[in-house]
This record gives sequence, structure tokens and C-alpha cells, in this order.
Amino acid sequence: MPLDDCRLLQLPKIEDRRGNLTFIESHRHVPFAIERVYYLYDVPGGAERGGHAHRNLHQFLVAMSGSFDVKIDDGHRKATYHLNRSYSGLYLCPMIWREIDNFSSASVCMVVASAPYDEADYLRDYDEFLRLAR
Ligand code: T46
Repeated sequence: MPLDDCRLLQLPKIEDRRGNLTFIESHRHVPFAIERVYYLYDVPGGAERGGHAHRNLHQFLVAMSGSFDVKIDDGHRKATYHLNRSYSGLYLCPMIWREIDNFSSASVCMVVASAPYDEADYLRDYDEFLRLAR
């Protein structure tokens, strides 16, 4: 099941009296080649992001600051992850419906992705997603 492939991944954390350092390398820390990075920030209280799935995209979400919830659904089962660390994140394989909410103030959601932005890769209709996922 795709939901079983989605998992929390720990990142390297280099602790230093000057501050901590974390890094992400393709295929070493995430199971795909990184082609894009984007981030959600200045998210107002009560806002929800996502509400779609991707046909082929692999992603890795990290709470760079603050916290938020990621609700995932593979058409058969659902799970919720609370992200609140900058040295771990949630890997999402293709064909996962996701909704992101419960953003804390000043939270930043960074996403590393396996491909450039492509609207054709999105499934934005839940019924269509279910039809393809089942
Ligand atoms: C996802 C969640 C976690 C671009 O032009 N380039 C980009 O790389 C992205 C990600 C978005 N956009 C444009 C497309 C829309 O006009 O930015 C606008 C907002 O995108 P969207 O409504 O898809 O944003 P979210 O926060 O609902 O979803 C985003 C990602 O699109 C999606 O892949 O999994 O963050």
C-alpha cells in the first residue's frame, strides 16, 4: 500500500556551539533525486494547504520552523503526522492525497520534490483520485 511507503525520515544533525546544521542529499537522505525546493510560509492561522495528490511526484516535507499536521490518504487508509522538527521530515510517495493544516504561528513548511512544477501531475478532484487509487 502506498501509505506504508510514506514515512518519517531522520536527517543528519551536526551539533555545534554555533548552532546546528542539517543537510539533505539525493538518494542518501531522501529516496529520490531532488529537482525542486519550495516552501510555505506566512501561513495565516486556520489556513489549509494541499487538498490534492500527485501522479508521479515524490516529496519530502520538513517543518523548518514551527509545526503543522500532514493528513495523508492512499484511497484505502489514512494517517496523520505532526511535523515539528527541522532534522526530520515526512516522505510522500506518488498517489497520496494530502491536507496540511494546524500551522503554528511563524511556521515554515519546506518541500523537496523529485520534479519541476507540473500542473498536469496534480489530481485535485478527490473522486478522480479514489478512482485511480483503487
Ligand atoms: C504539495 C503541497 C505540500 C508554482 O508555480 N510552482 C510550484 O513549485 C508550486 C509548488 C506551486 N506553484 C503555484 C501553483 C499555484 O498557482 O503556486 C500556486 C499554489 O500552489 P498550490 O495551490 O498547489 O499550493 P499548496 O500549498 O496547496 O500545495 C503545495 C504543492 O503544490 C503541492 O505539491 O504537495 O504544497
